[in-house]
Amino acid sequence: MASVKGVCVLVGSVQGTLKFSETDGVTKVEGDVKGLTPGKHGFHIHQFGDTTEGCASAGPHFNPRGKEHGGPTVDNRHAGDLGNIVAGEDGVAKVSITDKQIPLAGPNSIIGRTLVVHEKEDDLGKGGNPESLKTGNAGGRIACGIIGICQ
Ligand SMILES: [Cu+2]
Ligand SMILES: [Zn+2]
Repeated sequence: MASVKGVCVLVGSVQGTLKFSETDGVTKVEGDVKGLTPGKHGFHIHQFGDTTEGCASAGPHFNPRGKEHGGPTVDNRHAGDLGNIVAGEDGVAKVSITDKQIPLAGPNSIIGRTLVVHEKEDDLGKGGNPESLKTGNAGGRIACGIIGICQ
């Protein structure tokens, strides 16, 4: 069985294209994001594939297991919590993430949901305030794109 592949074109104040592929339950996210301020930026899959009100209508972080916000390597995290991407001095972040909680098929598929890049660093749930356990205090949504099926 050929597995589904996904693609996401970011729209907003930064640009980028991410590709998604899944092998044996591990999803790989690869691509570049350009036009960022240097440093870390929160990178999440949000619940809805709805950009009618821009990135705001993508809703909260995708959270099918009803967990708190966290970093990608801990169990108590939203499925959509992919941590941070890191831009160099040239404003480019090279993305190469592998993750087991973002399948491209089945009931918890991320196809049709929205990838969001944030203004600030995600504190991975360690910020010591209530917002940290919801959003990681990652600030505004500077770009987003719906994850679609590609060839
Ligand atoms: Cu987010
Ligand atoms: Zn989260």
